[in-house]
Amino acid sequence: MTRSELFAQIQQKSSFLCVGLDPDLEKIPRHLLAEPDPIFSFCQAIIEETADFAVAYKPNIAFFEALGAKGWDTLARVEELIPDDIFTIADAKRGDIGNTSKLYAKAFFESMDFDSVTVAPYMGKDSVSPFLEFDNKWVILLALTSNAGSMDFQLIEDKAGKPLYQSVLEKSQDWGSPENLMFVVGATRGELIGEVRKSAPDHFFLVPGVGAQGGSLSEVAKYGMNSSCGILVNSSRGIIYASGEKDFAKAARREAKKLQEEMKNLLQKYM
Ligand code: NUP
Repeated sequence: MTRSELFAQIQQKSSFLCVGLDPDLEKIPRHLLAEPDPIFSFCQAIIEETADFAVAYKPNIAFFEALGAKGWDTLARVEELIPDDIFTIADAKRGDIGNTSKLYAKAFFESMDFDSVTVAPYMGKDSVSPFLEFDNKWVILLALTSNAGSMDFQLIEDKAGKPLYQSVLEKSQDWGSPENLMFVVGATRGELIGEVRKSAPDHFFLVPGVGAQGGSLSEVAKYGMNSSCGILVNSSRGIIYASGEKDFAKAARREAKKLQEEMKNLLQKYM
């Protein structure tokens, strides 16, 4: 998917919502366990009920690969199920020496048809570039993550006082462009999102951490939005586990709708 197609969808739906698909056999409603593929049935119902409000879906690969070969098969079928006009993110946090990264890229962009994959920057340019060689496919590079451990390395300052995440933002902009490179910026880092935006004025950010992790949607929009919206805000557990009962998909719809309505107001306010 191209950047302009993504932006068109954001405008059409008045939404920048990414629904995170983190399906855990221990958390999905019990009645689904009688289905031949409970995780598929769960994701299918969630997608059907939230597609009106979502511009992106982000399956987190861990929740599928934990199930072995069957999990990979489920992931591929879930990816196929997502409507073509909705952006897809394989949250896999990959990255390795070049020839290995190339095959990771093929796994998500050719064997499966994801629009994007999350990549860790730690191994540098040659570990990221292979993902950028595919037409209309995206790298979403970890910059400033939402977890407490982001302080361990990402906020370490160099001699000039520049934190590591800023170096990642600056250096990686030579590797790709706003047409094929986004950054992960955690919603729990409200005060720093403005700093990230200064360093990367045109890039889209994938922002996880609202909902279950407590990040503020309005702060993210205030500090993170640019003239093309520029943010995709993810919520996983807050949507998909809104109810653990038979009404789970309708409950997910309600939560997604609530977020979309808030997003509509924020788009009007900041764009
Ligand atoms: O910095 C990050 N924080 C984060 O939570 C980068 C991520 N990719 N994630 C992922 O986003 C996390 O692995 C999970 O799949 C999702 C957040 O889920 P939730 O807190 O909305 O349930």
